[in-house]
Amino acid sequence: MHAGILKSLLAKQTIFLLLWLFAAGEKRLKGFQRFEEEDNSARHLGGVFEDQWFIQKLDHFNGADDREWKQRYFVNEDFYRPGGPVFLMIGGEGTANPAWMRYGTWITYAEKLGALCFMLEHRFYGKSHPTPDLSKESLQFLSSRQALADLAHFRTAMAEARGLTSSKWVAFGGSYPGALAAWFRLKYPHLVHASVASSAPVFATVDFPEYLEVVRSSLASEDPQCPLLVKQASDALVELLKNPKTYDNITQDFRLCSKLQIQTDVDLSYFLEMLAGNFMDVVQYNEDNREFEGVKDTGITIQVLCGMMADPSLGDPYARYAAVARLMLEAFSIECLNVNFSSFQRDTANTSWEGPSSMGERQWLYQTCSEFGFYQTTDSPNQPFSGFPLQYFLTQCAEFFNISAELLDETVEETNEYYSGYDIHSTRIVFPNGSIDPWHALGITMDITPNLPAVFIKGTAHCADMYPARSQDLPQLTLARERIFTLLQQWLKQ
Ligand SMILES: *[C@@H]1O[C@H](CO)[C@@H](O)[C@H](O)[C@H]1NC(C)=O
Ligand SMILES: *[C@@H]1O[C@H](CO)[C@@H](O)[C@H](O)[C@H]1NC(C)=O
Ligand SMILES: *[C@@H]1O[C@H](CO)[C@@H](O)[C@H](O)[C@H]1NC(C)=O
Ligand SMILES: *[C@@H]1O[C@H](CO)[C@@H](O)[C@H](O)[C@H]1NC(C)=O
Ligand SMILES: CC(=O)N[C@H]1CO[C@H](CO)[C@@H](O)[C@@H]1O
Repeated sequence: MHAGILKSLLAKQTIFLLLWLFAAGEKRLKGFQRFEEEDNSARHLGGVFEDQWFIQKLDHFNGADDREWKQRYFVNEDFYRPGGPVFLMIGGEGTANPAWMRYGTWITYAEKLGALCFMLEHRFYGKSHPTPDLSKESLQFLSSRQALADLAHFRTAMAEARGLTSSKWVAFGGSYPGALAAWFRLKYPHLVHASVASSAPVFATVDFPEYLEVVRSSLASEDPQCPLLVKQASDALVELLKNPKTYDNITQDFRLCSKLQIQTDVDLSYFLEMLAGNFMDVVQYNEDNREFEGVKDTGITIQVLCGMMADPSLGDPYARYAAVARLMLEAFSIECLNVNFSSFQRDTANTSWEGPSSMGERQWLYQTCSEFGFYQTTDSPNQPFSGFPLQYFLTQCAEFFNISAELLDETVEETNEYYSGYDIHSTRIVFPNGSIDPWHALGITMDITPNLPAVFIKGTAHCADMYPARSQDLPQLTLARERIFTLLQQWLKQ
């Protein structure tokens, strides 16, 4: 669910990202080792949670298909007290990160409540490979429904194997897995006692222009001029792009890897989306405490971007926009920006597990084309960017998966029919959301019932409640974590 630099990293700068993740992973490992030296009570050799494997059915909805595969999970028994609950962290559209087995708000809840902690990687991501490749035939087994059935079977079999059938299971997840956490409780209420569905987009929609509307208001909450300046810059860029004579300058200004070539509408949209993505990513993750995940804290916040957009010493708004793009490259140690749509096409079409798709981008694109939409388009007038309309995304579904706009409309409607969209009838699900986070536009931000409460956090971004607490957290974020804990305490007594 990433828009810009991360997407560009995934698709076009794979090598850089791999190097960077490798370095981050190495750093994390070293961090753990240091921790081991200092704290002899740590029970995990090397501080690394080993891969565990669970035998899972390929197709839960076809009793005649007996094919199986191995799904990865992690377990942490350190906090478990007999009779305590079982926590299940739901993996999402990327590699499951074992750092979560030691850090995060759910771990502090687990310590207090004596919970046993599992995390199950989502099928088709990370090391959980149900099929030999990622062809369209294989991807028919990639869906949220299959993922929920994986969770259900994991829950049932693991409870039997470990004598946890009478324990109360609580599901956790953030973002898409947040929606899965809510739907797990909704669809399998006999298996899950309660769910914490952080920043969960529970409503599927093909066109999601509200995303950029929230980006606009989040920038405006820092400085009312900020989105206006971004709009001036973006409009100026679009004007320049009409004249190929300016392409040498644009190539230099945005530090592109090779001279800009715009042959089709898609080329143009791709370029503009990537630049807008700088703002989308910074807003979505503004001040989230993600360092433990191996995500580099660049220190680039909404305040930094809006500060640059208002800084006349950087030139006109267009020049400031270019300066932001260069800053993002530097922050992630990327030499140049690859805005070549053809290389994105080539990478996304690769059906090998080891290729560029190892980061999960092809798989998530498939899920958006076949279940959710969620396209963060410029189709609203109440936002500062332009140039990536719905058609641009529909073209990709057609090109990569032969999924037409009509089919996508139908399938997204079916998704809401199946999961009930905003109209959730259940109990014991809490929906934390952040006001800065563009995804709250598809989330539950007002209590449905006292038993389906929203925790709307003013001033925080995506999944902020899930990250480890730190001293500079906003007081309302601290209160939100306490509120969720109180709810869990109450619900576990029921
Ligand atoms: C490119 O930038 C230079 C320096 O700012 C400027 O003098 C020139 O007019 C620009 N070229 C075009 C085609 O816009
Ligand atoms: C874009 O990428 C394609 C495929 O890798 C390559 O053939 C082409 O030369 C590239 N175009 C530019 C302008 O770099
Ligand atoms: C897919 O990626 C793999 C690994 O990078 C590569 O060996 C293979 O040639 C690629 N396949 C295609 C069709 O480009
Ligand atoms: C694409 O889908 C259409 C409609 O389902 C089908 O008729 C066509 O054969 C498909 N094309 C390819 C290349 O799979
Ligand atoms: C914008 C919005 O939806 N705000 C609501 C968030 O949820 C709280 C309840 O937790 C409501 O009081 C707000 O009105």
